[in-house]
Amino acid sequence: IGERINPTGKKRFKQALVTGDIGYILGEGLQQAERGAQVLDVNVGLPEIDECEMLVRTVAELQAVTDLPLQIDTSDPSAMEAALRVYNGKAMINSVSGKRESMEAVFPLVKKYGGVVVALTLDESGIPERAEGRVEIARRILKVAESYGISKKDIIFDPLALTVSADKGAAIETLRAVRMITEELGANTSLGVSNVSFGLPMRDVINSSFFTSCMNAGLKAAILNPYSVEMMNAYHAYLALAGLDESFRSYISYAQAVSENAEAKSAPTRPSESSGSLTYAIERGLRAEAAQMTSELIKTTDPLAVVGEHIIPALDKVGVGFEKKMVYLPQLLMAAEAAKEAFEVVSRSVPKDSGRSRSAIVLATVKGDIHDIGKNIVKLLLENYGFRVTDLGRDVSPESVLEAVESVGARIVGLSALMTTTVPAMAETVALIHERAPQCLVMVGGAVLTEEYARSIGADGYAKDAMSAVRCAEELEEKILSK
Ligand code: B1M
Repeated sequence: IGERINPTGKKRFKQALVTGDIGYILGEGLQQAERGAQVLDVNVGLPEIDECEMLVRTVAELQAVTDLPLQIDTSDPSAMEAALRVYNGKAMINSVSGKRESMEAVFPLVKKYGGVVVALTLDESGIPERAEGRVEIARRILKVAESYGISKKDIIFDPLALTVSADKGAAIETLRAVRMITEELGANTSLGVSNVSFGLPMRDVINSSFFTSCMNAGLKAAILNPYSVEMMNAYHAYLALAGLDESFRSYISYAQAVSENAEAKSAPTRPSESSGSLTYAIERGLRAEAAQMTSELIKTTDPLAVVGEHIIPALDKVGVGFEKKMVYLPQLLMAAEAAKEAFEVVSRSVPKDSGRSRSAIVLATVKGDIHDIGKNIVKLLLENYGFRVTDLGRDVSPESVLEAVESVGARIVGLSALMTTTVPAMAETVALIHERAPQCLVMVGGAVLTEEYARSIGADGYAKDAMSAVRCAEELEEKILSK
């Protein structure tokens, strides 16, 4: 179970991975442990060793070289007390059991020094075969702990993973015990997961599958080998599937860390931009920061230049990363949200030119396409130049565009499409407008279009960016007025 024996063979360490929110942690007050936090289990129990002296030295030395919280792992109460005395902060203690003698020795130490104690669900009669028996012991342990003034949150039950190779029902009983302790006692659990596969080949196949089932049953911590790819795969996949991984940040950075693709390693979660810039904030999907930096920037820079020099380049960069599979969809979404926040700030600061009453324009992103950032910029500029824009939003059907043209009485339609797959919808809309509202002229734009293609689908005008969209609208307006 993730034991690492150092070259001297004298100190043994295991590593525990905290999978949920357990209040254990360093320092005085009890805090919530961060998900994924790791704890180092320290066990020096070898034959012919002065365990008390060795444990104290090891704990002292480890604290000098690592910030990881430690779990003092010994069955010798005097060694436990000596180690707790030198430990800075609130330790995890491994372990107490349901045996009266064990509780009488360990609980006073937990009370005196503080700590979170791992409680094994076994007693004088051994390990109950069935989950009910283990839960009964857990109940008893809780009661005795309470009489010492130790609260439930400072106890993590270990309902003991036994090997399935000796008893085919072993994994199921342990899983049931995890679930019952979680649901009936409202307490935390931990397991030495890999015990389950003892005696079998390809142990991590079994271990990782068992680990996933345990997490589903409510397991909050585990002793496991953090260098096992299968175990860490199971852990990160579980967080992602259980909705515990906000925007898949943890999964994606894990995927990038294990990826053999060197390019991927240097990519999106470490953007090249410095962390104080608007581009960085957008690439990272930091909405509040993006808005705040935009507010700062527009104090000294033309708001439209902020769009052209910061917002669009940032999105372009994310788009390239997405294409190269260095940026993933959740990151793309977050970047888009951050860009929108920044754009809102710009929008509020750009005046609408209501002095000139220019043509009405119906604007839309075509059916099947939800990209609207570019269209929104086009709208901002058109309004800034005095056009009266009716914005239909995104994913707009040809029929809805026609309806709006008729109800507003618009003579100009602007269509945006960002994907090769949605350009046909644009062609369809142009055709419908020309057929049913022949007085109307249609201009189109969007990153996938070219002037040539625009002409081939019958558009009356094409603009490659927002400023050209204004020029294009002016030309169409002139054409209409001169008719
Ligand atoms: Co997506 N996306 N996206 N996306 N996205 C692109 C477009 C893509 C090129 C990324 C890539 O693979 N490199 C690719 C399309 C590939 C292709 O068809 N060739 C793509 C894909 C594949 C997808 C999904 C299918 C991903 C998926 O789910 N697997 C999905 C599609 C969903 C759908 O539409 N049904 C999807 C989703 C998304 C998000 C939701 C995450 C988000 C959009 C959020 C939003 O808009 N509200 C998003 C984003 C942000 C992008 C990129 C990164 C940036 C687009 C953007 O806003 N650019 C984009 C890659 C890229 O373009 N670099 C990409 C900035 C904007 C200011 O530029 O829109 O070009 P642009 O507008 C310019 C000009 O084009 C012009 O003026 C604007 C200002 O200068 N212009 C007009 C635009 N409209 C105009 C209209 C005019 C005149 C000028 O007249 C009316």
